[in-house]
Amino acid sequence: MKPTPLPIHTPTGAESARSLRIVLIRPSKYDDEGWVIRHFRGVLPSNTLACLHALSEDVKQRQSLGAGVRVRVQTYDDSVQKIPVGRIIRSHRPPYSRTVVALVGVQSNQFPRAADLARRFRRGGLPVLVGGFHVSGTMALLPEGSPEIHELMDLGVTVVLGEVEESWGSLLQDALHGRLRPLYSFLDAKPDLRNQPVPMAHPRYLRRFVAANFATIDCGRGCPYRCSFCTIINVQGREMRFRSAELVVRAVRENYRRHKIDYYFFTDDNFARNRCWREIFEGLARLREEERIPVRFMMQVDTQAYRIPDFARLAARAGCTQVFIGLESINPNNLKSAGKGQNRVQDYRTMIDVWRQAKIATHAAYIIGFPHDTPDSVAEDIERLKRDLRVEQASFFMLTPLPGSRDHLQLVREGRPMDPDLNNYDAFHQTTEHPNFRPGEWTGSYRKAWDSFYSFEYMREVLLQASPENYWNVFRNFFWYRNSVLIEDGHPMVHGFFRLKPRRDRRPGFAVESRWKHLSRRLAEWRRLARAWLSLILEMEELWLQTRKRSEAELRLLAEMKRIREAGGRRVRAAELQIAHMRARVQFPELGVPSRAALALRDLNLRLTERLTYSRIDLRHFWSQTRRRWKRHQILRIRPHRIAWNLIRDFELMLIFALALARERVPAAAER
Ligand code: B12
Ligand code: SF4
Repeated sequence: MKPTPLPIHTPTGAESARSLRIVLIRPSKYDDEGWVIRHFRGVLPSNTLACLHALSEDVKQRQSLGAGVRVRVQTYDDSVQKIPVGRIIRSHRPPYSRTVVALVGVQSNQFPRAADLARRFRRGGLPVLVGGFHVSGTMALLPEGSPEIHELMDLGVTVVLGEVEESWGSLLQDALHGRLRPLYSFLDAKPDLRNQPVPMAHPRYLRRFVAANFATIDCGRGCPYRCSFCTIINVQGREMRFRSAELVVRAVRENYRRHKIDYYFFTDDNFARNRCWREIFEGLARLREEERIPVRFMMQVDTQAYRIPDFARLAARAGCTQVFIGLESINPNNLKSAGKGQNRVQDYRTMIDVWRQAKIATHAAYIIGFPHDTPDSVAEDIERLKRDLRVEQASFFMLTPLPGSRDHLQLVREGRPMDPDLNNYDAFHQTTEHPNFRPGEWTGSYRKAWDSFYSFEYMREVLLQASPENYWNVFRNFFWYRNSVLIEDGHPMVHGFFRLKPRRDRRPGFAVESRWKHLSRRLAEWRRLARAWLSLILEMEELWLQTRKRSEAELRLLAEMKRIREAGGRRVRAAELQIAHMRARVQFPELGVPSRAALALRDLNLRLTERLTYSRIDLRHFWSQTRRRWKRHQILRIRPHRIAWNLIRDFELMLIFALALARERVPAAAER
């Protein structure tokens, strides 16, 4: 007998969905040739992604969508990984299992890319949410919205304005039950952050970045000031809100114990105005001093923070290595025009000294293109930034009317021309006219500022003055910044290491190249990249050789050798080297007793000690001379044994440099 078929259950309502997959995506942006900006390794993980990840996990753990509803959270970062759009679309199997795509932290410059992703997901029938500063900022000041936001809403995309700590659960309920509305606004209901889940940095995500021990947390939001180019105050407000210090410190402890994360970027726009700063610093100092958790961090503060009693001192105790300060300009007229009255140029020097005394490096945010800037004044100001203020680092931006700022609103109201392509609103492209700059001059001044500040000479000066505690932090930042400026030809805040260009991931309107054309383009780019990398590594190696902090033992050994050489007016012999070594060892036992073989090697090496440990200029000279001879066909003048010898020396130096960089310590010559 045939079995009677079971009746097929036809779900009637959306209530039958028992599973929700939340796909959080941080969109990247396009470069000028339409390729998605994506790297093999990024540098700065997204705090917004970490924040929404934590909120989603919280919804899951609390079972806020109802007991028995299965919740899965997936995160993707378009700037370091390919978004598997097709696979995500296939995972949506309504009515039992729903998938909702959330495009998170979408800034204006990321909006075109976010919109393209949204279109693809909508074509696949998925519900899509878009939030972040572009939509929030635009609609905070222009409640009627803008054409690109309306276009997305017409496509059925849900636009979310403002912060969602208190509403993420109910938004997901709507997604689960298929009743998302076109627009949600929480701009007037700013959440209390005190007991909200702290952003969660997943180690699998962090492994896509250069330093997997580096994470972000926003400890507070808002800023009391009123700068005209700023969007933050119009979205997150001028009243400060903050997370509980206890929760922040607990998260830092757990992140270290579970995932060995020990370096943070506290992304608050103004940490100094967080009312809990003292509790947070004291909590972090306790972690360092009592629990031996070596946490360090960088933070953003205003130019007046140094005046707060105890602030800089306690920040240093808590592990702060760098402060990012919005100097913006050193021309008082520019500051006045931007409503940045709190910045007093005459106090900048004192401010930087206070941070330096606390052994905290200063990183100046500097904007080019204010009304009183001209090509000459910008060049002069950058020189003063280096000569008079001696800030350790600087990031340059072109003044941009970011949607959500007063500047943008004014241009809209006055009907003044602005670049219609939001992809260019990244502060590295010119988006408006400037009466003092002829075409191309503004961008030219901006590029020259980078070149001048990150010149070898200035980086060398900064590193020679850096405290031993801060040396490697500043050095690594120089590496990262030089990589962006020299190799990626872009801004360090967008670029990571080793650019990827998937053939098909190109902005609509740009042709998808044939396989062959793409391959030859990439081969040419890789060739250029290999050359640029070699030159960057050699440049950084030279910088390290010229500036590295020498151990007491090494200095002592070099002094002994100098003494012997001066007495005899000649090079140091192996036997003398042994004596110098023994003398130095009396004071510094860590020098150890060198074996005969080691001594022989060291002798070979130390014949060139000073040149080797202070510079590779002689090597550079040798290679360029050899190249010249090769080009002039003077082959007989090229000595093969000298090539072999110098290759060994260069290889040895590079190895020592790589080891020092990996270990972040200073190998003394005598330890080698
Ligand atoms: C840290 C930071 C960065 C980091 C990392 C970015 C990140 N998102 O984590 C780095 C250094 C990479 C960066 C780079 C840049 N940044 Co930035 N950055 C910030 C900063 C200071 C903090 C970000 C943060 O952690 N906020 C806390 C999070 C939790 O808030 P949130 O992003 O708003 O998210 C909340 C809500 O918006 C909402 N939400 C967000 N997305 C979504 C999505 C959905 C679906 C939903 C429901 C809700 C939702 O929920 C979140 C929780 O409440 C902000 C200023 C600020 N206060 O936010 C500027 C800011 C976002 N950056 C800005 C800019 C312009 C840039 C740069 C172009 C360079 C520059 N000029 O500063 C570059 C380029 C970026 C790029 N293309 O990658 C602007 C954006 C303005 C705009 N209209 O576009 C801001 C607002 C600062 C400013 N200058 O005004 N930035
Ligand atoms: S100080 Fe910084 S965060 Fe505060 S209003 Fe000015 S630009 Fe915005």
